[in-house]
Amino acid sequence: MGSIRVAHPWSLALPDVARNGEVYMEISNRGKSVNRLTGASSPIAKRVSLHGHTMSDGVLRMRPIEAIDVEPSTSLVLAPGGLHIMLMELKKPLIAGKHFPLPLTFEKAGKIELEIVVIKDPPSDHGGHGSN
Ligand SMILES: [Cu+2]
Repeated sequence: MGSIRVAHPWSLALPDVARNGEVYMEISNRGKSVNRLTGASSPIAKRVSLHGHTMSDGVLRMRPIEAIDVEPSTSLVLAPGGLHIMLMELKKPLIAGKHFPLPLTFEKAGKIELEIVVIKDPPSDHGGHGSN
């Protein structure tokens, strides 16, 4: 406990007909050893899986992965086109301004409660120099 921090968790608002959604965030490991994100769950989706991407025949495809390793003293960014958490078979639409719980399970840190904010547009960068 205590060595994992999650910052800026977000999900993109989608049309009502969307079946699946994606969640992104930044995970920091302040511990001295690798910590693995092994899963997540949410009341908003029937299943939640961890996804990565692979390039095959010049096409970027996502694929389920077993776990996401967070190396010690590093931050890992889950972002569009890269690692993400997939919400499969949404039970409720992702509406901008709403939020939903998504507890994460880490191999060593255990369960981390997390609330995901649904936003209309993806954040432009993670630079931290606030606009407006
Ligand atoms: Cu995916």
